[in-house]
Amino acid sequence: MERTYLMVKPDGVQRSLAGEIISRFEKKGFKIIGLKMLQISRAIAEKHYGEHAGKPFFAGLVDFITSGPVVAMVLEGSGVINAAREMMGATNPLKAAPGTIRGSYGIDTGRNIIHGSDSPESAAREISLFFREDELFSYNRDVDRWIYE
Ligand code: DAT
Ligand code: MG
Repeated sequence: MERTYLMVKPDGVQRSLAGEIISRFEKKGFKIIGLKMLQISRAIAEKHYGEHAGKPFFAGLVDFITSGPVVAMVLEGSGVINAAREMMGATNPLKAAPGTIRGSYGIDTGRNIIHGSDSPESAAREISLFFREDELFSYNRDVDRWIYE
């Protein structure tokens, strides 16, 4: 089963959107296998966003993502990496489709509420950056037979 790393950013936590966002993924059928609140250190933030180092928005991005607690989660499910990206919507919330998380709740790119891994490689990297192996749960859900054929 595919896994992805998702994170309600500090703006989403401040705006009391964490429950709504978790709920969307739960209702879709994806399984939560890891969930916690944490405040990201600058070192971890710079690692997490390493691909953007040197870009003009990098310093502001690190300031923002470390500015308050985030809600981090690992979801498991068929096709979850791309499906979660679709449910999030485009990076710029004004361009994100209506009904997506960013399209529903955001305006500025630098306050776009949620992070989600964009590939199997980044998912593996980000999961191991934020979760220890013993923080990820392997369990069966009886309802899975009503979600998967
Ligand atoms: P995404 O979060 O959709 O994967 P990304 O990886 O290109 O987008 O960028 C990471 C984050 O950096 C993004 O969620 C918000 C911020 N960001 C990206 N481009 C930006 C820009 N032009 N101005 C301000 N912030 C930006
Ligand atoms: Mg990205």
